[in-house]
Amino acid sequence: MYTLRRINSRLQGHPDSRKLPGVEISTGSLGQGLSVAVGMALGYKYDKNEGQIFCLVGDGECDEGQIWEAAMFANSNDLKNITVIIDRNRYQIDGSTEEVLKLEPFASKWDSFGWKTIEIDGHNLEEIKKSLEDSRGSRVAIIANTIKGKGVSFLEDNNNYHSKPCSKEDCEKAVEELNKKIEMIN
Ligand SMILES: Cc1ncc(C[n+]2csc(CCOP(=O)(O)OP(=O)(O)O)c2C)c(N)n1
Repeated sequence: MYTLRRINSRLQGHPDSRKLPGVEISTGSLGQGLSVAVGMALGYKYDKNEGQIFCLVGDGECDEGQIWEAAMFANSNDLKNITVIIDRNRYQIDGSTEEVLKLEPFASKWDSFGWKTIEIDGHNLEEIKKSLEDSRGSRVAIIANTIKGKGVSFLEDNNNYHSKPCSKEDCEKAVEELNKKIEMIN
């Protein structure tokens, strides 16, 4: 972890399939992951493989035209083995998603592209589990509403911390807050 975002680190910042075990495809250029996932789903269909393909995308990532091309392609090929989970935290690097490029009405966009749409609280494990299970055998977009920096008061919904590490002091404060919450749960 201490080499995060350094040159030659296996955690160089984007998932690197040559260096990071478990990562099958290098990504980082926004929008490409869903196209790869849709290609895999089409392959499963041809092979009569009953597996489901799951793909996680960001809401800001949905500004990319490539997302909508892949969404149309999945519908056009009547794929019923793909789930896209969208981290709807309403922020991206340059600010709020609605200010950068308006996404709403978001669910009806997916719907009109031929996807069944489910909205969940992206912090609720039961809802996450149920929606993933229910999506098997269909073409589903799960919009997971989340709060950036959830659980740490000064990080929540604060885009100043986007793509930047916390200072040592902030980090200590955050760990202290989280530990208090864990104590309360236990
Ligand atoms: C094609 C492309 N354009 C721009 C970027 C730079 N970039 C990296 S992350 C990011 C914002 C992504 O926002 P979102 O998908 O909402 O992710 P989150 O902010 O929730 O991490 C941008 C614009 C990129 N990686 N690829």
